[in-house]
Amino acid sequence: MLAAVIIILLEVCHKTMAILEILEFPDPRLRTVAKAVSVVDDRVRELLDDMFETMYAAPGIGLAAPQVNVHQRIVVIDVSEDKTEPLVFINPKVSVLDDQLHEYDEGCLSVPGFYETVVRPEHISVTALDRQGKSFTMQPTGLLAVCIQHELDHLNGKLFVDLISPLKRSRIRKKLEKKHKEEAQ
Ligand code: QAP
Ligand code: CO
Repeated sequence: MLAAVIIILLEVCHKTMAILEILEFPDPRLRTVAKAVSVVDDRVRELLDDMFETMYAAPGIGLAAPQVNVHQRIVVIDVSEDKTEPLVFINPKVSVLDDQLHEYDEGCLSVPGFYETVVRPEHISVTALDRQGKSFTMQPTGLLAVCIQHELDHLNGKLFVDLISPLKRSRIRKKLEKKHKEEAQ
């Protein structure tokens, strides 16, 4: 009897995960500066689950909350080959460790179909909160370092297309605007 009540309560209270809609360039909402998370509670953890589901389904390697129209400083990343290493960065702070630079062909779920070479610092340190609200620090390099910097830019209303030539950016904007018009038909 008690077990039955508990099962009913679980069924009623349990929210299933969801695939969220991703905003696409040049949507002005992507330019919003995200606010710091004050408490890492169950609502934040629910958003994290939805963001991972959305990112894995895309498929992508990184997603920032502003891309799903949530203007809070929350990032999810998984750069592992078999998609088994989910990483959470809440209120991330990045510092550049030296002046070594690194080129990478970046893409973005908010700029679908386009990849361009971007230059960023290679060696960084990042401090953030995890999904339990616990602070951690790491010194990533390679793709993870690229991805963290790309996602941190989203929290500040910046996109990788801001780091390429104005001509390339404007071509991408026109092609995506055309696609959005066609989708609206
Ligand atoms: C950011 O981007 C990133 O164009 C994450 O049609 C990307 O997950 C950082 C994606 C590369 C560093 C290097 C892009 C999926 C996924 C597309 C992504 C697309 C489908 C992008
Ligand atoms: Co992006």
